[in-house]
Parts: sequence; structure tokens; C-alpha cells
Amino acid sequence: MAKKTLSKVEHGLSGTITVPGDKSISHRAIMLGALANGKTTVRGFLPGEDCLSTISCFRQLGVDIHQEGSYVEIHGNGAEHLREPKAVLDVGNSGTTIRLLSGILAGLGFYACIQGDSSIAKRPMKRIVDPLRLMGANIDGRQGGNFTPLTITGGNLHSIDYELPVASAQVKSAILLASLFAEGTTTVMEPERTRDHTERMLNAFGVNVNQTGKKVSMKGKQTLTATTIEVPGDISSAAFFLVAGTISAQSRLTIQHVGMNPTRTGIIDVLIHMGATLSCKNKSEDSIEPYADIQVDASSLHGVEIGGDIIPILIDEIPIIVLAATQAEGTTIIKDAAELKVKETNRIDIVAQELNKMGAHIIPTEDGMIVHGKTKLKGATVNSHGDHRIGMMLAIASTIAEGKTVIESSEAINVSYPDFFETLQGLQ
Ligand code: SPQ
Repeated sequence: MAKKTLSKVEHGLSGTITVPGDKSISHRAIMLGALANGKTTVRGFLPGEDCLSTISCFRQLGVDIHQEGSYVEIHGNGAEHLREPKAVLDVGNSGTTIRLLSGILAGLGFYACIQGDSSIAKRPMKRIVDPLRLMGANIDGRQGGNFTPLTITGGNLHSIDYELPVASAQVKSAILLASLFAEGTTTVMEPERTRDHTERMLNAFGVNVNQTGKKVSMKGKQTLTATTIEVPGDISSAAFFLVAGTISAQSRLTIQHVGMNPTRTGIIDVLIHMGATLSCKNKSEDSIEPYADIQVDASSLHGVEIGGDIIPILIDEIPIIVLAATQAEGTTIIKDAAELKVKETNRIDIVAQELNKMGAHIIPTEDGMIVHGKTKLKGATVNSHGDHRIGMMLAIASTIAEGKTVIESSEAINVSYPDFFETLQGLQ
């Protein structure tokens, strides 16, 4: 387990950076490239551990993939050429890999076994297993199919109309990917809108997807044609620097080429609502995913209430929003976010526990947190608990904390942002 010792930053953070490619889009580019006919080229791919797990699973399924840093070529021969893997498919720490891959395996007529690390072993899978069984796939796992390892024997799927019990892009995507193999039209109804990267990318590969409000429907048996994908910077990674630039006095940061998909930009709305000085420039809508440069200046914040339909569009940013809330005058209430309990860690309990060690005043609740600000943070020994987003949030906390902060299990950040500490250092 790696340990990182960090100190307070005395004169703010300044500079212009880019962040690595979007994790959600990178996974999907590999998966759809593997199902398509022809050579798919991906630029701006995130070479973090999670997306490398996706590449390694598809290589085991027989797909020829060349990856060098953020450049990837996928030589797809269509889904019918995927073959039964000779060994267990290992997704590492990646929830997106196991859930979306299960959707694809559900449509293929062979046996596969998937598992991941100890965090994946605790994350619920019934949410994808239930609809995929309804479509006709044979899936098993511990506790009636809720936990890994999952075994899947797919094939002979039929379409379904499905109302998602939770707002989850991973469940929606697993069903849409399975529906590629099903006769008829599959419809998914979401309780709240979630990230739509799968829908956008299916379109880019030539698949017709219909989206109206919270309803997505798609005819099965459509073929995918290889294409070129440009992955913008991950707004979930940029979020750490948006908050760092806001809470660290005298800071001014610009983050270039950040993905601005409206199903992901809740963090920007919330920071502005809290009083942050933040502006988006050079907006572009000319590719599959919109992007822009974001500039942020140090600002005074005030507490806000965050809940309802904005939650799915900032769900992964809640740990870093909570840090911002510790520096806001007044109380911030986060609610309707019970999904945080089933991420890489229980992000409600762990965020509260680790930031409270540094002097924050956070009360965990059943579906969120109550944060009393503004508190002075002090250095402490804290732990990522193997969760990349908690590790990076704690590193940003260290930049405003008096004294030294030691982050245990700091290697967790490699899941989504291998160069994070170098980038942070470069801004001081
Ligand atoms: O892939 P994984 O481990 O599930 O990653 C996380 C993250 O913080 O990076 C969640 F822990 O992001 C999910 C996100 O929370 C990625 C994702 C996607 O790419 O579709 C969707 C969200 O999950 P969900 O369960 O709401 O669908």
C-alpha cells in the first residue's frame, strides 16, 4: 500500500492543465469498437487501470486491440467473432466494466465467468442481472446473482420494456448493449436522466437510438460500423481542480478540453450556486461529446441544498463537493444520494469519516450528508480505502490543511488519474 505525504499550499494553485480522457467514454469506445466491423481509432483514451481492465477483457474475448498511452486501435470483426474466454474475465476495480460487459455477454452464445477485486465483490449486480435474465440470458452469481463472480451463458435474447428501479447509466447501458442482440425494440425508462454516453456513441457507430425525455428505445440486430472517437477530458477528474482552484486562496486555474455533456455537468451548476467564480470558454459541440475550457478563481462559498434530479449528473463528484462544502459559510445538505453507498466504497460514511479526521464537521445521513461550514482543516493521517475519488479528494483537502497530511492507500488514484499527483504538484 502506497502512502503519500502532502503539505499545505501557501500561495494558491495556478496554471493551465488538461485532465486525462473521460473514463465512461473510454470504456464505451473499447466496447463498441470491439462489436463493430472495421478499425476503430480512439484518441484521448484514459490509460487508467479501470479502462485497461476493459481492454484486457476484450482481448480475452479475441479482439485485436493496440494501445499506446491515450491512442488505441481496435480491429473489430463484429460481435459474432467474439469467442469464449479461456479464463475468468478480471474487471479489477471497475463497476462500469463488469456491468456493461455483462450486457454484451448476455447476447453471446457462450459461457463466461467475470469477477473483480474485493470492492467489486461487494457491489450489487442484481440491478443488471434482473433485466438481463428477463431478456433471456442465463446468469448466476453469489446470493442469487447479486454478487461476483458472475457466470453468464448468453444468446437468444428478446426485447423488453424496462423501468429502472434506480437511476443508473450502467444498468441502462447494460440493457441497451444486450438489446443489440435481441429481436424487437427494447425500451428503458429512467427515474431520472443519467449520463447518455452509450446512446451518443451507439449513434456514432451507426446505430439508431431514440431518446425522448427519460425514455430510450432501440431496435435490436443493428450492426455497428467502425469509427473514430475523440475522448474529451473527464469532468469528474477536472472536478478536483475546479474545487482546488475555488477553495485555495489566490488560485487561478484553467482546465482545457473538458467534456461538457449536460448529463455530467452538475458540478459546475452547484459550484456556481455556492458562489464560485467559474466560466466556460471555447465551447464546442462539433463532435459526439461537447467540450470546453473552464477557468476558475478562488472564491468565498456558501452552503446550499443538493438533491433531486441533479444527483445522477454529479454523483461521482459528491466527495469533492463535500470538501467544498466544508469551506462554505453555513450548512450544505446533500440528499437523495443513497447510491453513494454502493460505489467503490460507501462514499457517505467514508467521506464523512476521513474529512472529519481533518477537522471537518460532517454528519452522514441515510441518503447523503449534512456539512457544517466553514471549518479550518488540519493535516492528519487519512485513508482512501481503495477508492480513487476519496484519495484525490483528500489530496485536494491537504492543499488547504495546516501541517502535513498523509494519505494511505494513495495508489487507488491509478484507477482514473495515474498522473494526478504530478499535475497537482505542477500547479504549486
Ligand atoms: O466504474 P465504476 O467503478 O462504477 O465508477 C464510478 C466512479 O466513481 O468512477 C462509480 F463508482 O463511476 C460510475 C458512475 O457512478 C461510472 C458510470 C458509467 O460510466 O456509466 C456510471 C455511474 O454509475 P451508476 O451506477 O450510477 O450507473
